[in-house]
Amino acid sequence: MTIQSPPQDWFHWPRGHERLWIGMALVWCMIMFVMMPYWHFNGKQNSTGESYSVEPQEFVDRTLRFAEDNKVGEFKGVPIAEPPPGGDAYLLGRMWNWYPVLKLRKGETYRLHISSADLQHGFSLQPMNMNFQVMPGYDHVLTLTPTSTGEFTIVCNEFCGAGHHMMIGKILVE
Ligand SMILES: [Cu+2]
Repeated sequence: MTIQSPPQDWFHWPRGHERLWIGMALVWCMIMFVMMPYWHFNGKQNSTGESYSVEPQEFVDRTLRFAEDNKVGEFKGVPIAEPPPGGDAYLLGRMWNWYPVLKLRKGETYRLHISSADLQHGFSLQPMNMNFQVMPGYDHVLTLTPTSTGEFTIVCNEFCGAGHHMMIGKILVE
């Protein structure tokens, strides 16, 4: 039960400043609406959308094999793996590290498979500000072409427990 019933004919079409504000909000909504598909096709940081389902343990095995077959060194106890140019690279996120360290060549294109062994992690490549979800059971393939050399850091941007803040990985580009 309402305290008072609304007055008759309460509705009036927006006018004056109200009309202006609604108009501005609507235009901005339309810009963002168009921006999403536009950026999907023209943004240079987007995923190809290619992904496969995989058993987490199978992905772990594949990554261990990849790291062993392509090992070129070691960084703080973690193997450095250099995939063949144009080839497949594997990166595993797990509590609480990224495995292995990847060594890539500038200008070459790689198929980077990313997945998780346990729970959801976030792949965030710094300082490029590229962000992707890393989910157990999904082999997410990113087509990646490094455009500059140097040492890039992978941080986890999805809270994943006590060691989350220490979950740091590396990609070296030569
Ligand atoms: Cu994490």
